[in-house]
Parts: sequence; C-alpha cells; structure tokens
Amino acid sequence: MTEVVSAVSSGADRGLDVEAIRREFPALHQEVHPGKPLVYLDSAATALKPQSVIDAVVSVYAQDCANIHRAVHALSQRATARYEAAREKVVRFLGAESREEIVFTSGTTDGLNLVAMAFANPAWDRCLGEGDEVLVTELEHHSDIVPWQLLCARTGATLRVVPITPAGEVRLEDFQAKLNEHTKVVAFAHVSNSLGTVLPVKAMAELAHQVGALVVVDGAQGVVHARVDVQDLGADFYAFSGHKIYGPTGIGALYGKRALLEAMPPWRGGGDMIDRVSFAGSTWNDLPYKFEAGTPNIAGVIGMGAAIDYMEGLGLEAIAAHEARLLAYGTKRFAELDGVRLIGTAEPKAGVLAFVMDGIHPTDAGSFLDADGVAIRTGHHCAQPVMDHYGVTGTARASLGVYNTEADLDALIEGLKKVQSIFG
Ligand code: C6P
Repeated sequence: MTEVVSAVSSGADRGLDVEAIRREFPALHQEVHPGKPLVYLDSAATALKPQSVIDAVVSVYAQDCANIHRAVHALSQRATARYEAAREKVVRFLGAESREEIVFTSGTTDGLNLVAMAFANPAWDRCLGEGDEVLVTELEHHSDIVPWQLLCARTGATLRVVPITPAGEVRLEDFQAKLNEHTKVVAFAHVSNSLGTVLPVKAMAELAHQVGALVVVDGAQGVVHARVDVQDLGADFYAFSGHKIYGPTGIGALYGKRALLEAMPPWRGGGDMIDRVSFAGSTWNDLPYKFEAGTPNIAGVIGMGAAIDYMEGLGLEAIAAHEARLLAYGTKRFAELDGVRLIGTAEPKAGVLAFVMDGIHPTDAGSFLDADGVAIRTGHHCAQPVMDHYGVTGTARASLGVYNTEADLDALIEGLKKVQSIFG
C-alpha cells in the first residue's frame, strides 16, 4: 500500500508518477526479443499485474492455504476472513448496497451467463417465453451476445439488436426505437472493447426501466476506465473480470440487485450453495453463497481485492485522467499516418486505439510490431458483428493501461511507419 501511495504525485490534480508505477509491474521489465524491451499496449485483453497483487496471491498459497467457510482451524479462518474482506472491497468499488449483492464468478463471461441462464429457468417468475424480447447492441463482445442467443434458443424469446453509428456510438433514439413492452432484458457494454466507445449507461437504463426491462451491464472494460456506481447507473446487474483491473485471471464478480438475486434460482449446484440437502430435496444458502457453488478461486478473489486496493490507492479519477491524456496524444499521433484508419471514433471514448492499414493485414502489422517488442492485439477481438459493421475481418488494437506513457505510443507509431515502409 505504501508503494502505491508513492506512485501518486502530490500535485493538485493528483497526477500519476508513471515511472514509479512502472517499477511496480515486474512484467514490464523484460526484453521480449534480444534488445527489444517490452512496450505493452494490450491491457484491454488483460492488464499486467503489480507486485502487490502478485504478493497477495503468493501469500494465500504460502501462508493461508486452506478452504474457506468450512473449518475452524486458523488457516481456514484466515483465508475466509481475507476472502470476505475482498467482497467488501468489491461492494465499495462498485457502489453496491450490501455484500449480499456481490457474487464471485470466474469473470465477466461467467457472470453474464449466470444472469442469462436465470431468465431460462421456469423457477423464476421472470423466465422468458415466446413473444419476449432481449435487446443488445451491435458493439457487444461475444460474451454479451452468445449467452443471450442461448437463452433465446431455450425459451423462444427473440434477440433484437440496436445498430451503431459509423463512429461506433449507440444513439439513445436508436436504442429507444427498439424498446417496447415485450423487451424483458437489455444487455450492453459499459465500454466497448473493440472500439473504446463509452455507452450512456445511465440514460439507457432509465429508458429500459420505463418499459419494465431489466438492465444487464457488461462492465469488463468499464470498471477500468472510470469510477463505477452501479446504483447511480441504474444497473440491475453489472459483471466484470479481475484480470482487466490489474488482478488475477479466472476471477470476477457479478453485482445484482438484492431483491432480484433473492428471487433468482441458483445456477450451479454443489457445496457451499446449500442450506440443507436430502434426497427429498435441497434448500439454498443465503446470498451471495447461493450462487457460489464449490470451492471458489480463493487466491483469485484475494488477489482481485489487492488489485482494487491498488487502483483505489492510485485514485480512479487519476487513472482515468492519465488514460484520457494518453488517448488524446495517441489519436493525434495516428493522424500523422497516411493509409491508416482508426476504427471507433466515438465521443466519449476510453483507452482503445483500433485501426486498419491500407494493404497490410492486421496480423502482419501485429507480428512486425512484436518483433520490435510492441505488444498489441489483432483479430476480431471477440466482436465479429463489429467487424461485419465496418466490413473488415479484423483490426489491430492498441489499448492503454495505467503504466503506459507517451513513449509507448511513440514506439507504436514509429513501428507502424516501419511496417508501412516494409510493405512498400
Ligand atoms: N475482452 C479483449 O481483448 P472475460 O474473458 O470473461 O474476462 O471477459 C470477456 C469480455 C466481456 N466483455 C468485454 C467488453 C470484454 O472486453 C471482455 C474481454 C478481451 O477485448 C478478451 S476477448
């Protein structure tokens, strides 16, 4: 924690001391090829981990290695206390009302599937049927499309899609035009991973609630780029992943309004989620354990708690301001390049710079950049409908994290110039 605070300068704008931050991320300090130090511009795929997160995970296995909620011995008590303390951190991080509203999952995908499958369960009075509609937007990640397709296939409900504009925005009038009394669920990203678009979540939630629909927000990219307050946003459900917020992979959390989670049937059965089991039938544990069947990712939860401490130590507003500055700088530098088109120019936008190059396949661009140590992602970014919208099979995507600098973006631009010269 002391280290984290030291990475915040004492300036009035709480600007970040990025050099101090960089020292906290061991993965940054390597040559990926001889003489080529890593320039990491792929944080939207997964963020690098600070030493405090790594230490938290290691300490679980090194000292507090026990199962939780099960034993009276000291190790189990310590592990349980750390696990539940992490839940309190998520409550605060998302602005939830209580710990009952935070379910640990394996990530955003898992959380979205949990919610979608509840709408297919006849044990819930909100179970969908023929004539009901689920509304998503055209910019969704596959994790926020396919679970809803599976739901519709099971229930006979219809999936409808809000189109995006050429800039990659979701206009409120287009969203409203798709809402009607049959809309039972709307699901959309807080921030698009393939375009960077920040969606007007609060206004969309208000419109959806006017027709009685529930609002499910895919927060995988949202929690990284701004302070989230699920109550203010009006989200009924909000899912995110630990690995995007500088925490471990394979862990995440789902926020759900308490009354909804109370009424929803459990998704998976197993240990810890029950109250009483007999062959005559079983009853369920209290929230949130009803949705946490089996031994969870204990070290992951505790590591994610450390990641929240890390981000809050730096200041979520300071992180957002740093990324906004870098995004503006990167966007300006891209304008220098002929034959390169940014895909996704929404207002407002988060730290994603996706692009296509005339006559150069994104994978080739990515490979040549990698040879210079510059890590970006290429492909469809698990958002094939977005690629269809722009008539491309894929894009190259640079995405920003708290440890990035102007120099990283300069390395990207110089690398792209070199790629262009190689391809003539
Ligand atoms: N996007 C990217 O490179 P999981 O895999 O469950 O942690 O997160 C899925 C997911 C859902 N929604 C959005 C908006 C996302 O960005 C992601 C993950 C990564 O863009 C990996 S595909």
